[in-house]
Amino acid sequence: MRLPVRIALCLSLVLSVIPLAGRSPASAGPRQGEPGLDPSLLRMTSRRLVDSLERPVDIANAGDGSGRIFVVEKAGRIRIIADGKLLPRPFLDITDRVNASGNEQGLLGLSFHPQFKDNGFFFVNYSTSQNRGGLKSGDTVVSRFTIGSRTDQGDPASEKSILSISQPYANHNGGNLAFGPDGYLWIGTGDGGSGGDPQGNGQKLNTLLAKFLRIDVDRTANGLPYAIPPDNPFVGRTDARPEIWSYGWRNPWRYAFDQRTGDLWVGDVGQNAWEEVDVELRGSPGGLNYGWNTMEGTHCFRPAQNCDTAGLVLPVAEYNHSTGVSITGGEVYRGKAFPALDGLYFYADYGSKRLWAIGRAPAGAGVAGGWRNAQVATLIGNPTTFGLDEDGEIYVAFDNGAIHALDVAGITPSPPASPSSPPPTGSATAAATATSTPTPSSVASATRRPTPEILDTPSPAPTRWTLRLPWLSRP
Ligand SMILES: [Ca+2]
Ligand SMILES: [Ca+2]
Repeated sequence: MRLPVRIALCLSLVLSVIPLAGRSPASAGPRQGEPGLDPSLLRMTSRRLVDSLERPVDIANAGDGSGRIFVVEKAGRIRIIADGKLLPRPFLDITDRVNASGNEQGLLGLSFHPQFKDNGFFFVNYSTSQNRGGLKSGDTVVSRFTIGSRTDQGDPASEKSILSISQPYANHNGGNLAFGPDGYLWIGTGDGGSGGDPQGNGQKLNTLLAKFLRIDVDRTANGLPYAIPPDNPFVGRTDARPEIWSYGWRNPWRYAFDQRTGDLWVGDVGQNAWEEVDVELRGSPGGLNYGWNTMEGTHCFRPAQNCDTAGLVLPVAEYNHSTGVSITGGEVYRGKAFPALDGLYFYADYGSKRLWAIGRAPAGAGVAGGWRNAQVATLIGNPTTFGLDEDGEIYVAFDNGAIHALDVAGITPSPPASPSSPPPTGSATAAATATSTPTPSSVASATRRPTPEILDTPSPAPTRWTLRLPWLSRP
């Protein structure tokens, strides 16, 4: 059924994303301070940077002051965008050892060591094509590589395997890598695949599947090429893998740390009904259970009714499949170009191309859960990933090969004060619009003018049954 656009839009605004009350210590409400712009006042657009990549799936920067943006191509290459141009020669080409045959397989993640400038180390996550050394084709490999003799060339012969995970099915391989504010490498893994988590990996603590792993790649211990951080939550337990930080994940397709607060934001892809955004605030002791496959979003999955929700961490937002079909987790804005966006988390749906922002509501605003969420654009392509440059500006990759910078199209001024009901003094919205965004035209800096062609491109109705979606895999 196709609805007239205006009705569909109104419906989507009502139905689209439901901010949820946090119910666990880790996701409970906003911390003190830091409320930001009300995202419902914001309209975003994007600006094309390059458009000739082949199925880009990750974006990273090296943090070395070079200003380069690195883009992962699923087939097994890492490309460099320097000064706004795509360099012809890949930074790394490991297509000889990557199995990219499955829709969710390939070279999936890249993260540079926090001291990359000094040690030249960078880490990748890929599906191997090898059938040796205890591996079978399709298994997940996390490896370290080292820069070569040139700064724009990684050395493909420098591979040092850090960790591998046997994969029972071709889908749900996670694939992201990120160094936390603690200096440890965080690896989000999928539940292994198929549909509905037939092996029950989400709730098992003796497997690395369906987890966040947290490892120390600067030390080695117990014959492993890494060490276990002593404060990992399951250290010392014989029934659990000590690498595990949290569990109950289905397929965390893109996660990122807030570069200021250290909070972890995750987009966890749903099964057939609910896509979710999860937040783990910095300072969590770890060991939290994010619900899969007992729950999908805030809804019972197994059993379908009256599931045991005790102790489960619920998402801060979710949307159903009338609004999108496969979440692409994003980034928290901490850049310089748009001060008004400070602290907003941007994420999108691969299929419907909707872009949303979540921000903290001011204390006392009566917003359930302390977060407010709004759709801020419809993107021009199918978003596969987000990433940051060294200045904290957010980029998005589209499956068709384009990389765009997120840009502000406009911010609605706060409602004018009326004599009978003046706006609350010092409210976050009023402060943001007064200090940072007096008019929309002053929001975008001179060097980042919005490109109106991208805003609100009509999106097709959800096409989950006809599109071959890379991160959407139903059995
Ligand atoms: Ca798998
Ligand atoms: Ca969950």
